[in-house]
Amino acid sequence: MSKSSKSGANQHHLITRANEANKLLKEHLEQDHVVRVISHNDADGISAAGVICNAITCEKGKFHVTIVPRLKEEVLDKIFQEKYEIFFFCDMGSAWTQKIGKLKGDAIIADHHQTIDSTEDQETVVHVNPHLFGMDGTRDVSGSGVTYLTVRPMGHYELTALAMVGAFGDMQGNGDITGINHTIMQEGIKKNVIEVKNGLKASFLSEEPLYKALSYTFLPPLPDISGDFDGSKTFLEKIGVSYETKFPDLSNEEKDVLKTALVKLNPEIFGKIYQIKDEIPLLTNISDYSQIIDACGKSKKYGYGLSICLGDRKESLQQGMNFLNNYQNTVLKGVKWIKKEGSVEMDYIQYIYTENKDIKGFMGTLANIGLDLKLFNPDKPVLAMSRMDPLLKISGRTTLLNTEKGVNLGQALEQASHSYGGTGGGHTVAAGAVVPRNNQDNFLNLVDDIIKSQIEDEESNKSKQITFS
Ligand SMILES: [Mn+2]
Repeated sequence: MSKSSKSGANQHHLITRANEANKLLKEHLEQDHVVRVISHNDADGISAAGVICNAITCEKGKFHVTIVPRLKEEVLDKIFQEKYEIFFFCDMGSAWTQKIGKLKGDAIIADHHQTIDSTEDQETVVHVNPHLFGMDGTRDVSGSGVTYLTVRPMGHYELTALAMVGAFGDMQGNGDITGINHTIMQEGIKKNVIEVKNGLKASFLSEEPLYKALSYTFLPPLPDISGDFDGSKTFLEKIGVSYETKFPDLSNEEKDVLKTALVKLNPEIFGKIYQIKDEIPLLTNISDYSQIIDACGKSKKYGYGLSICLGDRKESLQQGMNFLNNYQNTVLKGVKWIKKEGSVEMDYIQYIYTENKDIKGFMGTLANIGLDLKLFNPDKPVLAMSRMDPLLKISGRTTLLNTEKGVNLGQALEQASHSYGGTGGGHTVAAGAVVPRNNQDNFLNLVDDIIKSQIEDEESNKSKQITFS
């Protein structure tokens, strides 16, 4: 347990920094200043905005929130025109500390991405990011979690639920809940907000007919069932369970048969399920909740996602479910496409490319799913590319195992995109880039080279135990 005690010390430093942020936030709320919230447009970013906006509401304060796809120069330039005393950046901002430091008001950055701008002291910025304290922001805490830490001293423990919704949205909920996520989860459980049960970790298991629930399940992946209605029906017919039935309507005997058969396919299907206690059935399961918010984000209807986080259980939730259904159908189409097309393999990477409008927006997700379902070679990072004339949009995904071998996609895509007139960056396992389309081949070759040297460097450094911090 030496690892956990070290991470405990690091957590302490992060929490101290988050407390500073809280102090600053409180000072502004006491002066009745409107908090200008800017957050990211994915499930984690939307949940993070939900955390801070709920906390401000509980404190009887006011906020003005905007959700943006990326914190670009133009976005910041617009924010520079605004006259607020306090700015709050969630799930983004760490790459812009210098510029944010020049805002007229104070600023809090609650981020968990590894790309960090020069961190010279910016007097007006409180920068909260696990990477500043040698912690892993890919796995151990989400933007929502970091945001939660900044409001934690106010004691609104019900927000642990949203913090975890964000973590699940950033894929930190599969497998063991570790690091700060674990700390926040335990707080939620202790404060009676979250409960843990053992059960089948299938999506919308109580809401959907069994074959759909199983096909919609990608974490954990179920070979031949995930993303495949026909495969799911065949599986259920084979074990003699009616596929149209909903799980709660099965007899205990049928439930056992199903569990045994699924565990054979993937043992991870049975395990801990995290539920929000005081919540409507549709949103009780934290994983399902995050999928609905994710669907709002992916459909570019951030407002509905945020409204759900802020408590709307009627219109916004209805809309969210529509987005989710559309999204699920698209994913099913995408899985079919991957099964048919496969990827193009280079020496150290592989890629897929589409011009299909329906699939375009979901390439990162499809890359993940393809890796999980082993439809791609798990040894090589996947670059999922789509045409956005005159640009090429790239979503890179790899496995944790590959990052342990030295692969850092965030770094690779940042470096390669900058070399060819684009931009990019992200986490070690998941990153993105945009480059001019006519540089596609050069870009791919360079990424291939960079990944190669990352792996070789790691091999030669292994005995030296060099760590970056
Ligand atoms: Mn995030």
